[in-house]
Amino acid sequence: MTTATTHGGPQLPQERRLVTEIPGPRSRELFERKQSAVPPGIGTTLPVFVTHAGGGVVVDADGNSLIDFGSGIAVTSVGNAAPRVVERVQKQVADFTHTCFMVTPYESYVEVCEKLNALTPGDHEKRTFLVNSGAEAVENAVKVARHATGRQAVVVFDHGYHGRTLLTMTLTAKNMPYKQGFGPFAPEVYRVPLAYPFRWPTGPENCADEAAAQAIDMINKQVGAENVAAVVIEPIAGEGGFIEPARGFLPKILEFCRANGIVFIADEVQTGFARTGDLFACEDEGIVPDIICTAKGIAGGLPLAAVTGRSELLDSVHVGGLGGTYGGNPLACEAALGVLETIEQENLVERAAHIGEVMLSRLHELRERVDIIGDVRGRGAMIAIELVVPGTKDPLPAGEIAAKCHAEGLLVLTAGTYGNVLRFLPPLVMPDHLLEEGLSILEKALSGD
Ligand code: PLZ
Repeated sequence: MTTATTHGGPQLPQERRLVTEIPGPRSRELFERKQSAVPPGIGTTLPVFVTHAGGGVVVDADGNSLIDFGSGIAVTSVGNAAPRVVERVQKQVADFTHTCFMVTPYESYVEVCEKLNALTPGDHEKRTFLVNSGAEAVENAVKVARHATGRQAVVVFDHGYHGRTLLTMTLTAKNMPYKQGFGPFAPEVYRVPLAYPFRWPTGPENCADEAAAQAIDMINKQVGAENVAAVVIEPIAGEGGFIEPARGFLPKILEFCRANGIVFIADEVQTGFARTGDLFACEDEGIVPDIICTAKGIAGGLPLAAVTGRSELLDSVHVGGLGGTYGGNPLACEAALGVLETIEQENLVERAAHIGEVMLSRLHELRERVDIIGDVRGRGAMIAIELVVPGTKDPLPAGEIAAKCHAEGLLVLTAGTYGNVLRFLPPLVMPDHLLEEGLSILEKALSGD
């Protein structure tokens, strides 16, 4: 079926459809223009130019319809052009587009903050403020923690990713491509081990205890707990390769923070908003962060991010000490309200858990047969496989398998400190038949047939 659809959203035919090679002639032409107009620093995972997207597909300028296992890096969890988002944003864009919340406020910003205060882990008194990107949220969380504690040091973890601004790039672990040549970096940032079960030298069963002990020892010996303003951690390391810290690690780090007056900041930029089969990934081990940073899935693709935390921390900052021109733009706030309604009304937390069950059962079974799959892991609709040279744990770069999937019309992303992780982040509204078809393409690419 070739449909000349003029809108995105779930009404787009939910099918994989290849009408040209990938990328097709029109996309190749546009890519040439991109090469002349945009610097190469802005990379491209798959050079098809998009005209529509919705449900579980992305449609390109040549009329190809691709199965989307990426959601624009965990952003369009409710689907692209989700109806409740579209409706609210269309109304808002006609009413007013911007006043700057710090100049003359509007209700939707407050409503988003109220909802985040209620929905994020912990029933303590909370405050929220809104910014534009994940990096900006993390950077602001550190500002608040420093201000509230009067301390300067920030502790982060191996394999962590927190953004591309000077501070968040410094917080990020991986040199290439994020840091190379961009120094000098921000001071007072210290990195400690993460409990990475697949690669823990003494095995996964010792990982949580040993990694926590090493991390805490390093903080005590090299920094001094009394100098640490904040620990910043992703409950599942995203860009680092969907590493779920061994169970028990997060609670131990949290306990250490509580005992030493250190602000525990959870970076849920990639894991938040139903992605992992919980509304927030911290819920899995009952972690109640002091501050939680959210972005990506919060507003269905409109730029929005949030810092939510204990009122005594956030209220410690003087009047006018936080803000920004666009933070909590009214279009983005309306989109966020549409996203939260969609998550609730379409039971997307349960839907994410279901996607996880489908994916994990097929991928675990595949691992028995395919010797380059070293590890299968993740929760909900945040699943990954780590590729290795058969019989070893040596990393096998994931780019070739990803390219095979792309050629067959399945959009997958790579990740990992060693670039050897294929990660899957389908929109939570993806219909089962597309999920299964996508997995079949992946199986074929991995089996080498
Ligand atoms: N914290 C946990 O995953 C963004 C990066 C894409 P921004 N991850 C996608 C790229 O290569 O730039 C991310 C994240 C976590 C913070 C961020 C940063 O969020 O909205 O990209 O600033």
